Amino acid sequence: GHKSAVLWFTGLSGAGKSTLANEVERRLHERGMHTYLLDGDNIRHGINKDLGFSPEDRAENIRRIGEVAKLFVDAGVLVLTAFISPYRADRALARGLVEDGEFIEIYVNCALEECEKRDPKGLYKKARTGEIPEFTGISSPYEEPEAPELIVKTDKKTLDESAEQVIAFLRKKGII
Ligand code: GGZ
Repeated sequence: GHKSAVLWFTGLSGAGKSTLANEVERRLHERGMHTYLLDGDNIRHGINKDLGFSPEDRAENIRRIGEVAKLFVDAGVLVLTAFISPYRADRALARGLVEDGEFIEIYVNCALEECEKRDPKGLYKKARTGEIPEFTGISSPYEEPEAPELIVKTDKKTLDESAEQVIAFLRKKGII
């Protein structure tokens, strides 16, 4: 068995949160663990489709995600979340919903220059021209985590190394 917990991935658009969370989830499945991944596809297109990207909407986005993550923890699931979650106060609220030690904040750290270079969906380009307003890192803030459980530097590591760093941490903490 394993302990249920929240693996909260935070970082800029294009930093690799979803990619890393998906790879970590794949490795957890190999170990027979019961997981669930919350991301834009199942949250922003569903329960949160009424929300945009103003500071207020982002706060509400993260609040609801924190509450949903708590429900999964109650159900004994290891939940992974992959959202920018740019505000410290919102992440702190999500942390406060679960027991001490159950919230693992993982800062998916990648230089803005590198995220902008990757620009897989062309969003940074649109942010620079102003076509997309309030874009994180360009025209909207990202507040770096001050005391995350883990920092993964995706601009300095391979996906394999990054995923292994997360798995090793979970092993060390006795979560898996
Ligand atoms: C940031 C935006 C924006 C703005 C649309 N700012 O790289 P993506 O495309 O696939 O992921 C980003 C996603 C961010 O949604 P989150 O729910 O993670 O954000 S937050 O936690 O701040 O509420 C990006 C896309 O949505 N996107 N407009 N203005 N990202």
